[in-house]
Amino acid sequence: MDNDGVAEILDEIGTLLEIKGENPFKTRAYQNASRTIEGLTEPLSKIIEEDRLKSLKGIGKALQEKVTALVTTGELEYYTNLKESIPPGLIEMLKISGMGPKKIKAINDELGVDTIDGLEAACKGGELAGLSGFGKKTEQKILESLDFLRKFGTKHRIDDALAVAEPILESLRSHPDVIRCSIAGSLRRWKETIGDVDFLVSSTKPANLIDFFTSQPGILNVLAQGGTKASVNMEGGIQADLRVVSDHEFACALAYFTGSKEHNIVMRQRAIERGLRLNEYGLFRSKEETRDPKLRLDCRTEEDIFKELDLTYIPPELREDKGEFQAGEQSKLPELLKWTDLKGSLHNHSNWSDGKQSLEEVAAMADEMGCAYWAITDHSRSSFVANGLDEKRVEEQLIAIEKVNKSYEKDGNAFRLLSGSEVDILSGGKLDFDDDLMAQLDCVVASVHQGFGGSEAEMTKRIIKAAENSYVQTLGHITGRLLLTRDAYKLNQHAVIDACAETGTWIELNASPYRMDMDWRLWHYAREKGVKCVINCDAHRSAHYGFLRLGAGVARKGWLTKKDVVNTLTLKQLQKALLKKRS
Ligand code: DGT
Ligand code: CA
Ligand code: CA
Ligand code: ZN
Repeated sequence: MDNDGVAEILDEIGTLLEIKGENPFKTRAYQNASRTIEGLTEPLSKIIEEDRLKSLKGIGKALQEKVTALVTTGELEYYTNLKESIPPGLIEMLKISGMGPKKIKAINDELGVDTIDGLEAACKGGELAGLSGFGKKTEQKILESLDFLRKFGTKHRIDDALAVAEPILESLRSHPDVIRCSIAGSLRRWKETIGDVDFLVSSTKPANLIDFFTSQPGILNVLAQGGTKASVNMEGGIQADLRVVSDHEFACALAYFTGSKEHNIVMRQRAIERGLRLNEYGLFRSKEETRDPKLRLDCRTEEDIFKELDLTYIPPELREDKGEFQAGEQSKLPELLKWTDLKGSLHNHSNWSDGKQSLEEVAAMADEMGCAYWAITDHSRSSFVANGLDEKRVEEQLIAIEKVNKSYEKDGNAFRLLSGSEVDILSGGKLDFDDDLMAQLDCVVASVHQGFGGSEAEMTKRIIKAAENSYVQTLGHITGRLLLTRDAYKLNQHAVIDACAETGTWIELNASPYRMDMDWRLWHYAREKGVKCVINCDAHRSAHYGFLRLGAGVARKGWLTKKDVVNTLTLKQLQKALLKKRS
């Protein structure tokens, strides 16, 4: 375990001992040792090897043993036992702002409360206000913080994370003391949900940037602030971390803080196999942990690091230890899709069903974005709540779409609305419209909107049946999941992919950040089977048009290239492709 890891655990031990009400000298000893270790400029492993641990300030015999165990084995029985001796509810309470170890101990001692629910009930019942050191205000604060935690949880959708990250990145970029800066972590890897947002900056004046970062607009409170790092809570409940390094450290720090942890482990291993050491400070010509500048290899960019480790550049989206190393060794990484390759979206709504805009407005917006085409696929009749269209209204809409297209043609503009429908897949796999009607439409997306409760076999059969219809070009949001709110229904996705391969049906990557469905982890398989992807906004209003970019990021994460994605085709090519299943 490295220095930071050891420091973190020692600090946590101090906190846990405080919750248990141990003598304050003992708890402080752990916290002081943690700070000492955090400030070290050489790795603990080296200090231990040279038997110099005892010379460190404030680290007595018992602590030396614990630190040695952590550094050499990564584990510490004392810590594991201590953690197990405390009710988990008490440890969880540390997440509530305003609840330190002393307060947690007092509540547990005096009221016997050891769960979050118990704490909430005690606050609502006014029991806390009676304890010394507590008041009505504390109760109110705890309740608010609980609400906050429940509402936002600990994960966030990518659109919310980007809304926090992009303005701060812009702002950092324009700061005169910033040499280089980047988003790191799961957001740079384009994960569909994000824990916290990470920023990395290189500069010779870290203190200025810490001040600048912690005074950005939209910050609720500053969680931690040090010489080279800071953490803040943003409005909306997202945490953001900043790390400042010197510019020669930037590339290795960026690789380290981009992760994923799993990817980093393999990278470090590859370094060791080549007699090198890779950590957040650099790549070193050394057989042991070091930060010695004399041993540092000159890696200015991430490309340099990969090259030293005999790999082609691995884009951040692929850094999940899911095959990127094998492909990177053989120069077989795919050339990933770019979001500007996309020429339109084939699943969208208008105010004919539950969308906000008229056909004219939809067309104007898509044309303005530079799209070549945009399909109108309003809901079918069984989606009552979404104001689904019956046959008669579909036929009326066909005429209205044609009229919009005529007006573009007259202006010599090649943009086209495509006609279509998002046809409900009813129970048993029956489609909401007859073939005769679907035959008149350019695009049919078939999706499940009700009856999510079937068994895996039933749901799988239902969806495969829809794929077998020759008028259905695309299966929409195949699992029905809503990220962070609703789980996927039971489905054998591999069987659905196999059926799509057999029938020539495309699978949607629904780019709504609420869905990102089908999941990126399955595209690799689909691609191998030759199943094409359609990246769709499922737009209901103008703010949704930007989802194409989010979906393209997730498609990249699924290893997809331009040729795997149908809506990179030109209008002419697409029109031909749309007819393929029918011929
Ligand atoms: P998140 O925030 O939960 O969505 O996921 P990440 O990947 O952004 O994780 P985060 O913010 O905890 O840390 C950012 C990156 O820093 C992570 O992807 C890899 C690196 N990192 C952090 N802690 C460790 C660690 O203990 N070991 C290793 N190998 N890497 C770490
Ligand atoms: Ca993160
Ligand atoms: Ca973080
Ligand atoms: Zn839809």
